[in-house]
Amino acid sequence: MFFTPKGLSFFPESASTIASHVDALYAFLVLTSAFFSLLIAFLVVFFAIKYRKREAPQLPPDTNIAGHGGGLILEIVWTVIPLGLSMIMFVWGASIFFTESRPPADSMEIYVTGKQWMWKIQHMEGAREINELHIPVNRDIRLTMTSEDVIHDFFVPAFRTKADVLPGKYTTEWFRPTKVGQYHIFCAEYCGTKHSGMIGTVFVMDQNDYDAWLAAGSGEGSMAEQGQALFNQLGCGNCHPSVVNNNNGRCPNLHGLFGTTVDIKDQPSVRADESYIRESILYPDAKIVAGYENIMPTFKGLISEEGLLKLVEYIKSLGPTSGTPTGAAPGAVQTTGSEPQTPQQRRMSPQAVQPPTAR
Ligand code: HEC
Ligand SMILES: [Cu+2]
Repeated sequence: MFFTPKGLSFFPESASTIASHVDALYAFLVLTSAFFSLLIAFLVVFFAIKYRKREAPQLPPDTNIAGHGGGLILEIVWTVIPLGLSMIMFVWGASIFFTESRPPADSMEIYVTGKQWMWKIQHMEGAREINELHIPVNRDIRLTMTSEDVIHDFFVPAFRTKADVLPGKYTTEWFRPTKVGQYHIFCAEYCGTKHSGMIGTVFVMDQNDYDAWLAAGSGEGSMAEQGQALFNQLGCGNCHPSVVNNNNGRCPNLHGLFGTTVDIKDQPSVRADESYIRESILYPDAKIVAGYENIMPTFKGLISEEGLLKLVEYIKSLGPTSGTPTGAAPGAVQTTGSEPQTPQQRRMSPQAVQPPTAR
């Protein structure tokens, strides 16, 4: 959009659906600021000359030092115009913000773990990479991100999007790449001595190339499969019933949990999202599911962040609407029945959940 001489570029390439919207808003901000800066600079000089100090005989005959004719209209004008302009900026900016913060329901999911000083990336199909992110073009991509140590920030300038990556929490970021190519990843939050080296590359590929890349990638099975192995290895299955339709009364059945609303003892109910599952594993005391005893041990220190993501992915894959591990997206998880059900009933209902073997 901006004219630039060859070789000199003020803007990174724009390679996502949101990029042109961000650039247009930015241009509007810059042009508005430039216009008013010039206007004010001009008026400063103009009025300095016009109202310079003069002797009484030189004053124009109609000068009325006490009065202020036309002041009201002038004040209304210079209040309403900036108000209008700033409301345009606010509404425009907010709409882009909302678009950027709401991943489309059928986005492809990828997990990112930030660490001093590298990006570790896990694909649901099992492939893993460091400081590289391979994705197909023209697909909505949703990153679920966390940090092993300090605050980082995952920034892809060509996609005009970034989000903080926080320890102890999951944050998300989404984009839809529009052009095959390679783009920079930066950490955009100062995170220690080698912060500037915490960089990487996004490879946006044709779907076919991406499929080939994925197929070459993993020998360890999908994330959900690895999560299931971890689930068994850590003994989660000794307590939590592994059969869809089973309720042993002591521990909640995790099938169909993801995306539902969970009643919590002595606290407001919560939505079972990634963060809730993570917290349930690390800090089981924080929120006790209504109707159950506080007997789950903490697994803090026993599971890495990447392991936690695999467990989350496994529990998500047990979701009611998802036949495959890739299906479950937040917000998309709804039971089809018309009557409102409690989470417990929902999880017990055989129609609402798929047997684990159907994946
Ligand atoms: C000693 C038995 C026991 C073990 C082992 C255990 N849990 Fe739990 N878990 C419970 C009980 C009881 C609850 C419900 C009370 C609570 O919220 O703490 C629960 C709650 C949960 C919840 C929240 C469920 C809901 O309906 O909202 C999740 C998620 C969970 N556990 C995952 C795991 C995972 C993953 C593991 C293995 C790393 C595990 N649990 C190991 C007993 C256990
Ligand atoms: Cu960093």
